[in-house]
Order: sequence, then structure tokens, then C-alpha cells
Amino acid sequence: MEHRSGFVNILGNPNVGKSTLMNILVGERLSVTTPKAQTTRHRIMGILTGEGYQIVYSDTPGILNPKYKLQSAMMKSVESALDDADLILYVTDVVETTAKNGEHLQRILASPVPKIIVINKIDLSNQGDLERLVGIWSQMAPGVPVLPVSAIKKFNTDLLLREIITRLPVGPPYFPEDQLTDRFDRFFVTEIIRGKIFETYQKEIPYSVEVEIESYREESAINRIAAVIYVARDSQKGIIIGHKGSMLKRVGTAARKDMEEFLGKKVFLELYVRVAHEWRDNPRMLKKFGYL
Ligand SMILES: Nc1nc2c(ncn2[C@@H]2O[C@H](COP(=O)(O)OP(=O)(O)OP(=O)(O)O)[C@@H](O)[C@H]2O)c(=O)[nH]1
Ligand SMILES: [Mg+2]
Repeated sequence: MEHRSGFVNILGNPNVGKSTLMNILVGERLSVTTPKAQTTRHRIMGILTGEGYQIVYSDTPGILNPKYKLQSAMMKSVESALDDADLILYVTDVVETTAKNGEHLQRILASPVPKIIVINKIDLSNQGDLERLVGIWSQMAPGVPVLPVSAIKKFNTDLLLREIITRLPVGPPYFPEDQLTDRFDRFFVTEIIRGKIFETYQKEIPYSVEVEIESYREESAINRIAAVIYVARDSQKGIIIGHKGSMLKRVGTAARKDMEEFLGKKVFLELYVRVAHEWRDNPRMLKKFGYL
């Protein structure tokens, strides 16, 4: 059997389940998933090496019209994923309206890269509605296979995997077979904290926060990690910390548990909160946070 390998880039609107799907396909919780839109801000690779194939997935931020420089940088990473794909998984779900896929879908369809349209969250639908939706997508994207799945219930995800493999170019693997991603532990640690902030706070807070590692010390039995939570305005600092530090403590405890699971090791975590005024529109700060 010939070995196949390639880059499979996962694109789509915010909140349709791109990160959940990549985690399921790779079999690891690499990308942070939350009920809120715009959770993912960076392109993140998830590598799956199997018998006779290697798939290099890229999870990407949901497509949107940028309102500030951070979002422009997020959309640049989406653009890059359009350019270097061997296969595009365009993800939608049974919740969003098909009208929300207008302009950018046309661009993706116009590209010569093979595509699969994945309709996610079919656990929330019924047979009749789903058949209608598949029909609409088949018309909107003539000649492109449309595959309904439920990432959460792992329904049809094995079938999706087989459909992906058959569409990959023949060639040797790009990465060592035990490599899971292109990112270091430090990145995942900041993402875990950011994910907990998405789950803990409402309104604009999650979108105003960035996390940076201040120190990361690996000892034999424990990792000692100090991280800074940056907010965009003075008024947000108190909200993050909460009454007598209660909210920050909640974030810290939940994040530490996830880190221990991810790293397979005990973690001592310290969190600090600082203000970086309007960092989302500040190129210097965006560079510091790895967006530019
Ligand atoms: N019911 C149901 N919910 C799902 C499924 N897949 C994902 N979700 C939920 O949809 C929400 C968004 O999932 P994410 O994976 O973060 O979505 P995303 O497309 O990566 O979102 P962004 O990073 O913001 O663009 C989360 O609450 C998930 O639990 C599914 O198959 N069924
Ligand atoms: Mg995501």
C-alpha cells in the first residue's frame, strides 16, 4: 500500500465545532473548545499518524469580518490555511444559517484544493431537517462531497477519516510518527487558562484577555508555572480577580487540573492580572503575544 500524507486544514465560521472536530480526529484535546464563538485565535496543528498515512490537521480561528487588529491577525492565519492545504474541511453545523457562509465560501469553493463539506452537530437535528440541509449544501457547493457528522458523539467521524485518507497525496510523512503538534507545552498551558476564562466570565471579558507565561520551571515531580492574564482596561482587572480573589481562584484551580491531565504531571500554578491598555489594537503587544 502506498503511503499518503498531507495537510488538512479545517475552516469555517466561529463556533461550528472546528476545534472539537480536530480533537476527535487526532484523539487528543489539543485545541481549546468552549460554547463561546472566537475561542480559537491561532492556527494549531494536530498530527495523526496511522498505518500507511499521516494527516497534518490545522485548526483555525472562525472566519469573521475583523473589527480590531487582533481579529485581522486571526484572519491572516485563516488565509494561510487556504494556501497550503492538500484538502480543506469546510465545517458548518445544523445550527447556523446557510446564509452565514456567503462570501468566504465562494472563495474557498473557487480554490483548486479538494474539499469536503462537514455538517457538524447532527445530534441536534432530525432526519428530515438534516436531509434538507444536505440538499441545500450540495446545491451551494456542486461536486463537493457533503458529510454530516457529530464530533461530540463521534458519529461518522471514522467515515470522515477514511474519506480524508483517500484524498491525500501519495508521499512520505512530514513529521516524526510520535509528534502530535507544532506547539510546545507552554502554548497549551496558556490556552488552557484562556479557555477557563472563556468559561468563567461573560460579555466582553473573554475577548479582552490574553495569557502569557511568566516563568515555567520543570522539576522532576512538578511543573511550577507562573502566568499573567492581561486585560484591555483597568475596570476589567477587578472583574477577573473577583470578590476576595474568588473568581481568579476558580480559574486557577480549573486550569491547574486540566494542565495536570494534559502534561501528566503535578502543576503548581500562580496567576497574576495586569492591564495592557487596548492591546488588541496595539501592534507591539500583538507581536509580543505571537499574533504578528
Ligand atoms: N451538540 C453538539 N455540540 C458540538 C458538537 N461539536 C462541537 N460542539 C459544541 O460547539 C461549541 C463550539 O465548539 P468549538 O469546537 O469550540 O467550535 P469552533 O468552531 O472551534 O469555534 P471557534 O474557535 O470560536 O471558531 C462547543 O460548545 C462544543 O461543545 C457536536 O457534534 N454536537
Ligand atoms: Mg476553535
